[in-house]
Amino acid sequence: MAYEFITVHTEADKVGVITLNRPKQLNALNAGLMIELGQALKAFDADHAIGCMVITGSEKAFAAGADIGAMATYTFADVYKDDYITRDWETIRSIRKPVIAAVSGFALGGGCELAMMCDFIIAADNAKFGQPEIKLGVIPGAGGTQRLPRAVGKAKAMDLALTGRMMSATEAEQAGLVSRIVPLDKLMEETLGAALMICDYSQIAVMAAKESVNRAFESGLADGVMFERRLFHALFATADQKEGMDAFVNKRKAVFKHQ
Ligand code: DAK
Repeated sequence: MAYEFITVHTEADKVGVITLNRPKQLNALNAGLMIELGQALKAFDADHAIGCMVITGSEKAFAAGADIGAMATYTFADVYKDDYITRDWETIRSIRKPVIAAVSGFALGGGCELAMMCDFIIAADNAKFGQPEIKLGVIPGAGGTQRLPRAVGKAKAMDLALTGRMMSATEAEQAGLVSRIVPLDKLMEETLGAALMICDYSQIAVMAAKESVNRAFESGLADGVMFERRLFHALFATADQKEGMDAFVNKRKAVFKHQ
């Protein structure tokens, strides 16, 4: 499929890589880009050969936010009646296989929110995160006030949302927003290494792990633990559980068939 605002390719026939591709606008997220991103994610999610997805941008910008020029003249009636860009921004939440954000440069506003919607973030050492919407007379609109405090705590989330300042990769890692920092020239190598590792595990167990971790943000502890317990029990119905445990017992490498 031909896309205008993103490029798409696969690595080792297993990892679906989506590159945001509006470099002159620092990958500002317009409606067309978000529609294409949703289409590409859904296509990879439906492809049994694909075990993991990566979303990345350019060296200078993962994404500098929603497209301000496109939003500038909208009225309340416009955005409320059309439920402004909500549908396309929510697509990523329905993706069941893991999605890794490989972030270099700016991840601001909707760019930071998009990265936070991914399952984890690997950051290049030049990455900068922030929610600068306050400078535009608005607030984050795609989960920034909700996911950021869950990731970094109230104090830092308030600091970022109220001052609009940027956070370095180091600060973001120390605060728990990103899982690891790598040198800029190693960003894709490291991210693809993680993605390929995930692809080689049981796809069923991987999807269950993602579903269970995400449940931690939607339920109380007792309900979350019960959800995890039942998924754990269910995995004993898979051939992959037999293969994984037999491989350990017999000191060989497991070969999962995703069944
Ligand atoms: N939108 C449109 N164009 C942008 C842009 C953006 N967010 N960010 C940068 N650009 C464009 C610039 O206008 C410039 O275009 P030309 O002038 O060359 O035509 C080009 O990209 C290069 O930018 P600069 O010349 O500014 O580059 P610098 O290196 O000097 O500065 C910067 C880089 C990232 C610090 C600066 O560009 C900047 O402050 N950008 C704006 C960052 C920002 O405010 N982001 C938040 C936007 S609001 C929602 C979902 C999402 C959202 C809301 C609702 N729903 C689901 C309801 C999200 C809202 C936002 O993200």
